[in-house]
Amino acid sequence: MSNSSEYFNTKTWNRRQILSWGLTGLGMTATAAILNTRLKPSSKVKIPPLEEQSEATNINFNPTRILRDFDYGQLKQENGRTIREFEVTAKSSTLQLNSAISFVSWNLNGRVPGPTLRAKAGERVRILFHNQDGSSHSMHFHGTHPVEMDGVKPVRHGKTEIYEFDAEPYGVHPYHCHIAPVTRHISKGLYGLFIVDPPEGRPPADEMVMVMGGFDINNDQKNELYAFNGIPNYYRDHPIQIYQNQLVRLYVLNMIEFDPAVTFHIHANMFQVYRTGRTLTPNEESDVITMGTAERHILEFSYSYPGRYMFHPHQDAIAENGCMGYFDVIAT
Ligand SMILES: [Cu+2]
Repeated sequence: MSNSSEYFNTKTWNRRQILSWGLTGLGMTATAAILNTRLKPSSKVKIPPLEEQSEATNINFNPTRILRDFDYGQLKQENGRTIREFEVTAKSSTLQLNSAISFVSWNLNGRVPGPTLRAKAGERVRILFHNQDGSSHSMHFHGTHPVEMDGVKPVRHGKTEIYEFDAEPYGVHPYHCHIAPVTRHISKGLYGLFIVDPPEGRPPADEMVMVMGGFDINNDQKNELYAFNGIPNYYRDHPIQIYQNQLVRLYVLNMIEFDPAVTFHIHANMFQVYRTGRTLTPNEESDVITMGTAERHILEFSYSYPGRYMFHPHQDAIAENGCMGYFDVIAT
């Protein structure tokens, strides 16, 4: 479904652009800090080949692939206008959450989280939502759109709903089912990210998506297990490979129901925070950030030293129940 070459070939960043943009937008100290983060990594993005990375077995989907899997849809020309069209199908399937626990998920395109839909600001997007699940569902997008496209009306089994609107504003937006009880429809797996890129794009980086979810196994309105990208402890057991000194851009979303907020923390490093993805210059620098449910940010960092580094929420009970992972920083 993705067509990334067409998507990115309009824009290449060079040092001059970054310099002029940095110098006009910020004071000298901040500029130096940003140049440091942005220019130290080589201008060519280096991503470890997937073959070298651990392959999953015995699960429905591979969270390592979900990390860097962006759905750019299909471009269509209609009456002189370009439309970026996506297809999303809701179904039920069983997830093996660990060796002992299987869980009947409601999911989109066979995965939890659903596909990472990606468009540029101002583009017309059209989402063909097919509900092949036995229960009614919907797709409600964050961002701006007319009320008819707000996705709060049930789409019954076997029906297709078309959501069409202009992708605005640029930033990182969640989407999720909005049928009551929403807590149940979300915690069963019906959520994902909608990335709207700024028209000028962002500088090259190893981009990845991390969506935090909770699983209420016994319907007690509490989560027994948690996960980054669908499978508890997956990145603890299959560390995410990245290269030393390569800028990493992480799109992170908290879709954990029942817990009011969660933090995200990386070890032995700091990250730049672009809140809600609504800025081109960082709002702050930290190594831990708090997100209420549906809050999301872009975090940027690069590791100077090779080795294996933890990342996890600093609510350690949540980390100990599945939201735990490692970055495996490969020396270059
Ligand atoms: Cu639903």
